[in-house]
Amino acid sequence: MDVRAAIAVEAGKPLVIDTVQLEGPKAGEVLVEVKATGICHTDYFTLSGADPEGLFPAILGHEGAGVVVDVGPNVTSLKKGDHVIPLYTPECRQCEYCLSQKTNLCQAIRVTQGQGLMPDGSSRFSMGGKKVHHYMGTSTFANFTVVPEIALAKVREDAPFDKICYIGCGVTTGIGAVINTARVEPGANVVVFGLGGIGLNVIQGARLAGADMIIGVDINPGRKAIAEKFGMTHFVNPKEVEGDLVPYLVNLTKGGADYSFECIGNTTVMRQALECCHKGWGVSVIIGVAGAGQEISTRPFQLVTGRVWKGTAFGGARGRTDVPKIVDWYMDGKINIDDLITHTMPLQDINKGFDLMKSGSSIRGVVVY
Ligand code: NAD
Ligand code: DAO
Ligand code: ZN
Repeated sequence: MDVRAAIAVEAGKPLVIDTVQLEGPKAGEVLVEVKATGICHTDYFTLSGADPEGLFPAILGHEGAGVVVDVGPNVTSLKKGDHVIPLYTPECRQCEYCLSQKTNLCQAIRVTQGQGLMPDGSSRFSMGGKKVHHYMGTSTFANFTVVPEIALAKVREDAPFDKICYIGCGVTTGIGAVINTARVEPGANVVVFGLGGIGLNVIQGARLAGADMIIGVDINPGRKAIAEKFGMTHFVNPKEVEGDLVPYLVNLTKGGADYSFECIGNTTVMRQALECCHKGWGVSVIIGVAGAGQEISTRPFQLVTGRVWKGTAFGGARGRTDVPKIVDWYMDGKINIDDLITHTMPLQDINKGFDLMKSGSSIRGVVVY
């Protein structure tokens, strides 16, 4: 079938809006009509060429929501008409990783997903007879996409697509990092570096967890008001701090953060996030994705003296299990998504959505098909 898509033709070039061809679902696959998709920093990271795994041409997009329109052979858990959120971290419930209950990093389709292909090693997308790659197993920058059954969370049908698409990445990553990865406890002091689409969800996760002091750190002063609305108690603009940021934060928290989160992808900030943690127990969680070839460093004595460095993908969430629950939290008013979606646009304007993100003017831009 012909579908409308934003195609990443080449690294560093704007997306091209055009018609591509999409084959129907094969065994274990599902055809989804995408109703809305968020634009995340990670899409830009790949489009820019900084992603070592980036493949071109490709249909990017990993923060979608839509409706099942067809299922391939052997699909048992989904049917036509079901509302779904695609998952870039699948949940097969059968692989060694899923069964371990120690990680959300299901490996069932990891190899082919990383190659921009469906689990059988081929692509459903093409243009003029030439292969176009999938992206993160989701490719939501097209009005129809094919996704493996194990990479779809079935969600309630009264939830609005243009809001719950954000649960497909930013909301779950931010809140999950607090609840699943760090396991922040009531009364904790938390420092969040980067108050964008991820960091603001870390802030609301910290509030949900009952954190006491929630410090937000961002070079964009425009983020202060929105972060306060989500639960930030103190704002720090590194550009306005005299001297080193780390001792400033240690002093502000009276000894160091119980938990810190890096939500930027900057390796210098990752070090600051670790080193502002409390001696003996502070835990620092890396969420940001750094550019190809970059490395982190610290003095090992930081770890010897009890600070812990961790990372998280998709907030440690098991998508098919956890995402429907987060949709319920939104529908029950437990979490705020609406105020983070600052811009909506048709697919035609998706490059403007990227510009808004790059300039810091938007928190989340959402394409509505
Ligand atoms: P964003 O662009 O919306 O937000 C980044 C924020 O960081 C902005 O507010 C910006 O002003 C601020 N910032 C930039 N440099 C800074 C500095 N030196 N000090 C303080 N603040 C600074 O990005 P986002 O969508 O929130 O994504 C954040 C990061 O998380 C990206 O690297 C993205 O790839 C990554 N990410 C990771 C996962 C995961 O599962 N681990 C999931 C989604 C996104
Ligand atoms: O190796 O098993 C694996 C999974 C690797 C991908 C995990 C995704 C990490 C976060 C990237 C940003 C998501 C938008
Ligand atoms: Zn698995």
